[in-house]
Amino acid sequence: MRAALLHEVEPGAGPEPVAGDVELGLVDPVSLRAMDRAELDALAARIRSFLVDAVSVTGGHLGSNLGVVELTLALHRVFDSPNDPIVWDTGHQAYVHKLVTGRGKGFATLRQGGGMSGYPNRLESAHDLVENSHASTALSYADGLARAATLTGRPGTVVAVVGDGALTGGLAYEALNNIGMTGTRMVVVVNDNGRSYAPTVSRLTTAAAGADGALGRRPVGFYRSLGFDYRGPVDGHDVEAVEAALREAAAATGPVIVHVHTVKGRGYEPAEHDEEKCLHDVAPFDPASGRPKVAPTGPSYTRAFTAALLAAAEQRPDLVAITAAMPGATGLRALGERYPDRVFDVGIAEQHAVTMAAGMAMAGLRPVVAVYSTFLNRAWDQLYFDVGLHRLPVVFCIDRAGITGEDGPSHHGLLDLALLTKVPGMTVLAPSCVEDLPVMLEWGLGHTAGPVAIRWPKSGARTGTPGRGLRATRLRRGRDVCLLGVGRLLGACLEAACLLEAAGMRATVWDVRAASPLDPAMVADALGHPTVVVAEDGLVEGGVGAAVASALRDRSTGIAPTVLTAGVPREYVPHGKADDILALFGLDGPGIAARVLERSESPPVPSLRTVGTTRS
Ligand SMILES: Cc1ncc(C[n+]2csc(CCOP(=O)(O)OP(=O)(O)O)c2C)c(N)n1
Repeated sequence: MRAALLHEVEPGAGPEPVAGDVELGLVDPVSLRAMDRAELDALAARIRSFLVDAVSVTGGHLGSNLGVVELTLALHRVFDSPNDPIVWDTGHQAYVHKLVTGRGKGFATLRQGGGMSGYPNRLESAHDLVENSHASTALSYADGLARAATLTGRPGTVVAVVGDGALTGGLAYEALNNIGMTGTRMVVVVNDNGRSYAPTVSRLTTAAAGADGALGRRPVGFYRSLGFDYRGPVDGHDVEAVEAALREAAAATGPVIVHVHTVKGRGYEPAEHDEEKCLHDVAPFDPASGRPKVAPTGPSYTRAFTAALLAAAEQRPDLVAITAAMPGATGLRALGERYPDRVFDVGIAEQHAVTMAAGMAMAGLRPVVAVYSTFLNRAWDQLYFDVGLHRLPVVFCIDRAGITGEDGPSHHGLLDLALLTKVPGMTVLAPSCVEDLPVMLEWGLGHTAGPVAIRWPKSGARTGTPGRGLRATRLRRGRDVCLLGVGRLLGACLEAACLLEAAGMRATVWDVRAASPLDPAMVADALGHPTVVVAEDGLVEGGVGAAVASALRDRSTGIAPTVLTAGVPREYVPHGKADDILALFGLDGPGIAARVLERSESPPVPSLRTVGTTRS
């Protein structure tokens, strides 16, 4: 069953191909090299309309890919991938690279379970090297590849392609420093479109200044003083100009920056004119208008957060908010419009965001760090020591926690519960309904004894009744089994309780709310049941289930209940629909009920699946 999620499918297998992709599937680097200027321009136009059509069906990254069409064609004409390894920073802009390396047909299954990944993927192609779609890593990979090539005498040129946004991350600067210092030979293409999602927070970007303004502000001095040679800025939509600069750079004996100006969303008006993010990433949309096919309906945690934060900011002049280059996606835009001087976009710099929040909290402000769960991994040390050690009242508002879906292994937020519950003095909260989020935010902002995290998922938001303080809420009583649902998994526990009732078992259900500290009343109640299930959408090892099991062992005076911990096993989880992935791990109503029935005397109900995770 699990195989359905893995990248076993040949690119091209699956649903009917999108019109036109068969033809584009025939383009490869060798045929590219035989094309003249007119043919390349015509191909670029065809690729753009193909991308718009394909992504309008599946959703995915659009604006960034429309911007790198000519650049990608030039790269594959000048360099001989994979002998000349091309490392794409972040990797969200590698669709054209996929197209010209034989994966046109794969776009019919882009980002779907079992289908083609939305990022480079080593199982798909020898042309793909880096799957981690966290930004700012390409220069470090390239430094390693190039140093290894020097040591082993391997021929070829290492190429890194990095956006102006990704260049705002600290890791990129560490790599620039090392590469320049050692003079390691490589070509670094800086794809400067002036944007991350929002306009890029950097004086190194010159794209927005236009050709004349840019020439006056060429960041040549910066790169030269680090030890790089510099070419540019070059018009990134002029294949010949890009090619000429790349050929010069390839002939150099040391590191060279090729600074390319591109337009994010190039050639597709709705993307070029999308002020928020140039259609950086999109759900399925109508290609004629660029508007989503299905308008967002139903409850949303991100929207609930936006509203709660605005309301809180009106009451508290000390409230400030920080984002690492994702103001729209994390829900901060409305606050920034209302209070422009209280929202800080620091670029793709999660580490800086967290330590800057520590400084703000030291100075008496109440900083809210709005961040995706997976990107908070970057700032673990800053959170643990810079904030945690000083018991600073920073509120972390963590979106996209748990299984996120179509973006795959690097985007699931699986570590936050296991890690944050280990920070001394940190409170970790998980709302199970949108009404509880403002209650938790208010509690968090009022708490001055240490940091607070509130984490919620991308999808699966419910409406319900808010809780209070750090208390867990009991929603059902039954003596046979006690189900403890964390955040999103409360819904699954409630469904499991109904299924179990139909099978003759009575279940207690608690909304855990506070993953740390655990509510002692909930733990005491759980002790009175023969079986306790803890369900969470995070790493099962060291998660809330493990904490509950240990609390029950500590407090039990007789035979401690059997604890079943239902969570995500220790593995890199591929892309697919979030609900499908959760179900495959047994993290839905039927999965949880099946776990319980498996352990009980009663025979399993045939319709329930028996998929489980770790037991303790
Ligand atoms: C560490 C990290 N933080 C945040 C993100 C989310 N993210 C993905 S792409 C992107 C903007 C990238 O901008 P840039 O590198 O200029 O590429 P562009 O899309 O403009 O071509 C951001 C913030 C990420 N991938 N990694």
